Amino acid sequence: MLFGLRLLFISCCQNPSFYSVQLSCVVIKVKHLEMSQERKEDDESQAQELPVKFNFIPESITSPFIDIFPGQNEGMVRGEPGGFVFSREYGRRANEIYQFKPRKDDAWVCTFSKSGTTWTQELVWLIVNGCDTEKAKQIPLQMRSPYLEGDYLISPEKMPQEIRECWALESLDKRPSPRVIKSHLPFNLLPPQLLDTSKVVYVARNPKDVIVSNYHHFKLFKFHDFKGTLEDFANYSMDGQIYYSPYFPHVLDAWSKRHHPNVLFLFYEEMKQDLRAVVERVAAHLNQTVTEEQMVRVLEYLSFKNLASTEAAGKEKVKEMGIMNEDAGTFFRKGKTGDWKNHFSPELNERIDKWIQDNLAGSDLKFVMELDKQD
Ligand code: PAP
Repeated sequence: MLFGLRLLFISCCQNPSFYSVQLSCVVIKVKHLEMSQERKEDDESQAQELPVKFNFIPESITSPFIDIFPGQNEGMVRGEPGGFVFSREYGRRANEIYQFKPRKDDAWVCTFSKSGTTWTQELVWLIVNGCDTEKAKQIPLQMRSPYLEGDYLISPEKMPQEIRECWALESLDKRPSPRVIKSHLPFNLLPPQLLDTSKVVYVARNPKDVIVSNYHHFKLFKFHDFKGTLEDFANYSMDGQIYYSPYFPHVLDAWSKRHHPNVLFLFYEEMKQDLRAVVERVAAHLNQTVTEEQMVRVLEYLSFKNLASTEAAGKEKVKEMGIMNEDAGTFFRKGKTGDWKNHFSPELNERIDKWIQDNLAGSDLKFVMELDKQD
């Protein structure tokens, strides 16, 4: 830097016509120094270790837990602070995810599991890809919109190779922009600079329908292989012993961030009630516009019926890979609000109501448990 200034002074004295060129060089050098300083600060913040410790839960590999979750025979860990529960594999590698670099032109879909993630990923992907429904039909969603920690949820050897390669952090890092990334992680486990860097769409769904949808999901996938009753599952959910639990800290933390300019907080129920309005809000959030012709196509594409059949091919592939239980239903199950009414006994429903009431005490977050009108 000093050398540059001295050169400028000599050049200026000897030949004033050099002045502007040399001055530009110095300005560029100063700019460069500032940028490398910024980059260094960025790298330093990247290098921060995840301030969460993951402790093995011994009861997760003993009876009765392991008898009804036989697919999770590796056991589980709980992260502190936060109390969130995961596979041991995630616990071992959580820091790698914390170090992952979000980009300015990323769009992230963040949710507690079974809250409408797939539906929203499809919507966000279409918005950032010029509403290209044809391309969306051709490429399975898992490949278009990778699942950030999906590769970490189960032991690597249980994960189909093709999906592992696509979801691996190194592949995600090299993936061209714009990336549409899915995560079920709570914000305290996501890269710390995410909200100030990327656009985030967080979707919440009423906890009763989440429990029911998750129950079917845990029966469907072999790496959970849930063998218990719905009531068992609801109890484990309320006790915060299901992956990504506890539910309320996850959703309430996101709710507290809903006014951040990069966050759009949505409810599954509002998507069910008025999808057109939600498409418009998502497009505005991502600085995109949607023409009427595109809107009609997008709404048609996002309908439950269409997604269930379009995604059937992708899901069929997953099934072929042998990670789903036969005869345990399908991923696109009902897509309704209020299905919990067909599952909960009055006694269980009362306990769940109390759990919800206790956890929402003092919060202005309100859930719609069932829409008056179902499509
Ligand atoms: P994930 O956690 O495995 O990613 P996620 O996509 O969040 O699952 O949620 C799946 C739920 O969204 C399913 O709900 P259900 O079990 O109550 O049926 C699925 O049917 C629902 N879903 C997916 N697409 C749509 C859609 N187009 N319209 C309504 N619901 C949908």
